[in-house]
Amino acid sequence: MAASLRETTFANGVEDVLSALDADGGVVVHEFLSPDLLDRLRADMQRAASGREFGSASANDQIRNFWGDKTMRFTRLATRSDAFFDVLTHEGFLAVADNLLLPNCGSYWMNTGQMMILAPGQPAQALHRDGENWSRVLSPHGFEVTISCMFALEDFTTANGATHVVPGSHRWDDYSRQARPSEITQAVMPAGSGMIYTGRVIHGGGANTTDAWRWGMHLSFVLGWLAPEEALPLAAPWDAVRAQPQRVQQLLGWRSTTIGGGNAHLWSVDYEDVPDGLGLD
Ligand SMILES: O=C(O)CCC(=O)C(=O)O
Repeated sequence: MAASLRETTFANGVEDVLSALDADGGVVVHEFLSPDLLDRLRADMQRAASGREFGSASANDQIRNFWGDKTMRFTRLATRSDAFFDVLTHEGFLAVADNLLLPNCGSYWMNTGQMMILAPGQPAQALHRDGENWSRVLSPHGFEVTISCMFALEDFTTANGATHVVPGSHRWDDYSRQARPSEITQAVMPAGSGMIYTGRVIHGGGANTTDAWRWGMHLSFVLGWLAPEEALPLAAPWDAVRAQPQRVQQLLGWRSTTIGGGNAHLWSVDYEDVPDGLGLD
């Protein structure tokens, strides 16, 4: 049987999303972004992408290859898009993250919010697991370290580079095993859908063989006691988050994270919660 991902909507309940994630490690969620939110995101991201270069400036070959010479990436989405806050606080996605991450941390934070735009000619990315960022705590029989969603801001097709996914690879006993071609599917989905996937499932960007850009937006969360990929408070300074609810401030690194059942904290200033330590209003 050909590899495939289940498809659902949050209208079917968070439990449905969680059970698909448990079985396959990834799930396509339709109608994730409302038409209005999608329009606002598109406008913000088109503005932010305008005039930007493709590819990485890194001197490191591996970083450049992984980034993709014909891939445009940028983060700092909270400073580039008001609409992004509505994605960050999406109740359904936060409920999924609560379920998968809170058993192993006092709070989690954003790992990164990142545009991943594939230009024509971008080859497929190397397959990987996002949890490899924290490889010492990634294990076949371990817990979830990170949870991600790839949002389609325009349709994702097999031809324009819809994300490759290996359903069930989160459950493999041997994480050094390579995926066979027959085990790989693609997250083909219309604009406004998102593919939620755990840090333990093998995936990677597809090849863009069309003449149009593939507009993907990634949002991920990581356990609060691990360093996120994005330098959160540097990327979204206090001015960008001061008017936001406390939950948003915490997701963006402007609050401490608790450990030991709430009796101690990490990521503090003068050993106080961040705004108190800094005397911020
Ligand atoms: O572009 C994609 O579809 C996936 C990219 C990805 O997994 C990554 O850059 O870590």
